[in-house]
Amino acid sequence: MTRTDCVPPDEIRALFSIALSDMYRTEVPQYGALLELVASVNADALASAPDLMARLECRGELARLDVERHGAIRVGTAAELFDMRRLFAVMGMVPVGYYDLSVAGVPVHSTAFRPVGAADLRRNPFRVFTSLLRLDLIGDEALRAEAAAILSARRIFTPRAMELVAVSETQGGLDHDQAAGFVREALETFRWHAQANVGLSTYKALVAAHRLVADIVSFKGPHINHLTPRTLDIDAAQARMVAQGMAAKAQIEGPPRRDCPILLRQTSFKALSEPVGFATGQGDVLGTHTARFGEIEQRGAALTPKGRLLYDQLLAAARRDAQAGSGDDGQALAMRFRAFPDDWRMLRDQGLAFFRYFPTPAGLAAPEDRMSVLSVDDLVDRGYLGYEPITYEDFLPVSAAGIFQSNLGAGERRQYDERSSRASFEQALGAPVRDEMVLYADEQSLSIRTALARLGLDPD
Ligand code: OOG
Ligand code: NI
Repeated sequence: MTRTDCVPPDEIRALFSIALSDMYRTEVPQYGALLELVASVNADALASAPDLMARLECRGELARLDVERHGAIRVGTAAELFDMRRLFAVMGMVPVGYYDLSVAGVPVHSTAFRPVGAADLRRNPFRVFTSLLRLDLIGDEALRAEAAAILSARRIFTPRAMELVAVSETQGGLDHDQAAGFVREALETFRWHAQANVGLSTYKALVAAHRLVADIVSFKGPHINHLTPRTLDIDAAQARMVAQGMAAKAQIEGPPRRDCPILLRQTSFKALSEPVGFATGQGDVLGTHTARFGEIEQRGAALTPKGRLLYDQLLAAARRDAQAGSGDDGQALAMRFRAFPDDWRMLRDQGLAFFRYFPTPAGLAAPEDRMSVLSVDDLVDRGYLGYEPITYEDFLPVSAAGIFQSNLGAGERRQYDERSSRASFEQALGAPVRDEMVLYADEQSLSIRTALARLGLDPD
């Protein structure tokens, strides 16, 4: 098959993301309500701020807004993670970043499968936060062995899905019919199973070890546990969730509200309690399981390592303040974040955020010899180069831990002594994870080179 017969991975990703969203909407009707709420908040935000619309348009983000979402799954074994990487590769999604959730008392470590190129992200930025269970963090040896045996006996992919993954790997892509079949088959892995893989007593023992362990081990597959649309105004969305009687999380995770949004702000509605059948040997008994929830997020600028360090320091300080009783979390956060510049120019000058540069009309009209002696900073100062923040496409471990915790209930924060290992995660994955900071830095320097070339200047 020639390359031109192949459906572009971007297209398969877009089809899959729509199919998954449709499936989740039938499984969890509140997700449908959340989508409607976010669409209406976004329409209001765009209507009340014409400059916001222009800025999103300029970044190529207006078109992707309605289809933009992330999901999350949790797998049980190294082999499952390995094949998950192969499955996502068919859709142009590669592992980016390593998140150690064990430091937050959750026995998993994770990566995000997502597209990486600017054009691919623009076409469809769908991402899946994927966690691998760390059975080694389960203290009870007998339970650990039982969980391992249950996991090794299950098959989370349909045989046809894995066949099509192999076809895509050997022939370098899928044709139209194969792509349609792939989307259909891949969807099965993410489906909810109202019938557990284990009996009620095993389920209860797993819950006692950690609720998340029960969620991963007790079912036939890694059901999608939430899908998150992107909102332009998370404060308005949060207020509307509360007004509509949704069980919204008390606090928005991430940085406080700012004029210049950075990183990621997230909130969620609490997980549903759903009926589940547990096998007893003499028919089923009905129990419940609490795992699936809804989440919304607002994305801002990607921070440089320097900016990220400042963010982490201020966040930690705000948590300490709140624990020490000086005001609530929201107030503590707002106070501490006064130290984080809230002005694009300052964020750029201080090297706190990543930007995409472009030539301005003045730059394109100016004579080259006048510009050729100028540095990038000078070109910016004279208005020959413009810049826009690069959107953060990844996740925040502290926020992720907060989302996990709010859906696990009190008392699910365990102390794990062992440090997690990125190396063992990558070994399970069968590939290194990409460094997101390198991706953003590359994107920024590529934009500078392209902009300089368009001004007729030598990028070197
Ligand atoms: C993943 C939680 C992390 C996010 O948005 O930070 C996440 C999970 O609950 O499996 O999705
Ligand atoms: Ni999430």
